[in-house]
Amino acid sequence: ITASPPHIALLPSAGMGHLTPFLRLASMLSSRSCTVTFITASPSVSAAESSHISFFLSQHPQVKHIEFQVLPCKPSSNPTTDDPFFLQFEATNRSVHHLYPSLASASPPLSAIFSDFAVASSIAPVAADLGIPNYIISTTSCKFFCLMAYLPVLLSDPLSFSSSLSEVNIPGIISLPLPSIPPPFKNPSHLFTSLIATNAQALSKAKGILMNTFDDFEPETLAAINSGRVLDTLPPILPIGPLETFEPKNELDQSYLPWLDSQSAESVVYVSFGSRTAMSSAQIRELSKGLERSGYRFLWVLKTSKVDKDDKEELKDLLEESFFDRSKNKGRVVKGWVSQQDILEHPAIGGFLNHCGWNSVMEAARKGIPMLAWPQHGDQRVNAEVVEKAGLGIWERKWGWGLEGLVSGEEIGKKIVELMEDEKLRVLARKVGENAGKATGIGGKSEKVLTEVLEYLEQ
Ligand code: BUP
Repeated sequence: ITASPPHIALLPSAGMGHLTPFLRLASMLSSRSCTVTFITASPSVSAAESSHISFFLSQHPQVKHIEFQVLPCKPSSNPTTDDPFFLQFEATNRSVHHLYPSLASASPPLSAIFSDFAVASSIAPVAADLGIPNYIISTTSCKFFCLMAYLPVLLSDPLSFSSSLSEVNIPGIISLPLPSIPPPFKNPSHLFTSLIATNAQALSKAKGILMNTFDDFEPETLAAINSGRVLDTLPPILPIGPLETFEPKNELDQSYLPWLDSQSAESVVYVSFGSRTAMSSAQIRELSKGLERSGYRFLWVLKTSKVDKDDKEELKDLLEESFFDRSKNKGRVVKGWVSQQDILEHPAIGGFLNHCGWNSVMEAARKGIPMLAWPQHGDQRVNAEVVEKAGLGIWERKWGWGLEGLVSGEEIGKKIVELMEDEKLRVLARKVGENAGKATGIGGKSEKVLTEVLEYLEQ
């Protein structure tokens, strides 16, 4: 009997940073002849999620779709946060067991569930009841993943995050400076912290952890975790990145394209802080000054709220008219969703000022674009450490977390000049791009890892 390709159910969690790698993986699995079932939670938090899911499904009619109802979020039950994405993580965990009947009746029968770290604890019993393996998809750096996996141990010692320490100690992991640890981790009852700790405790039940990173990008961390030095209970960590891109091109604002096309090679700084950064209006003004001061050309994608549905402010209310007049030939400011992947692939882009959301980092790595890291929250400072160490970018640590203090236009401008004029960095970043290409090319390390997992799951 010849083996047939596996049937894999994918279950992402809330937010574009989580959905994006799942859409990419679904597309990759589908093109490798797997049967794919894509599970989505309803209602979704952001408009971007709904439109990307619809478009993805319309482009991949062979992908099966299960939509399941998420129980209502309980904002008042946890006063530590009102972040709609964290509340949705919590609600999804309460709802996941309802998936059992539709997963049990899947045809052909499911071979595995690939699910987000944020639902690790609730999907584990479902996979066990179905008698199939569960792989966790990590949507962050391997370094931050180590911190999450080790969090239950850190929380059991009240001195772990003591301000008298300069670093957090995780066996086998080099340098995790205390200021890079997300502040909520110091509060065990914070929803973000308790969700991560609960899910971390379920990791040992997974068959493996598929990670959107590659061996050359985080060699020491991958070696440490896979040799059992971080925790000896973890399943294998399987680096399969950078994931191939699948970019829906529906309803996109591309008004900047003719302007970008007319710019010379590597001359433009692309500025974006991802889908969830709500930058203060004062900081937005300083950033505009910084871009002007740098003298470099820029393409700036501006967001002002955590959830896109709330983003009602118009550009003219955020930035002075005189800024637009002065920068008419120098730059473009865009509000709304763009295809970041297309932008990073454009020959005119020479640098990327970014918050270090992990998808953005992997996209820059694929293209070898030098980054100026300006982490804002969550995993982003740890990710920025990784970016700097890998030679992909520079980082001004003293800028702190977003919304913590105001970074002046003068400082921003100087740092942008440093980014764009650092020839050594440009060479190193290009090398990162080459290594990323090797990892995902035929016979490359990441490509082999994914092939082995799929061969294992063949029916
Ligand atoms: Br904004 C924006 N276009 O306009 P990250 C984002 N993206 O294609 P985040 C666009 O969304 P988390 C836009 O390329 C990346 O793939 C971008 O994920 C794409 O950051 C994804 O980079 C955003 O991980 O998520 O949104 O802050 O907080 O989960 O890291």
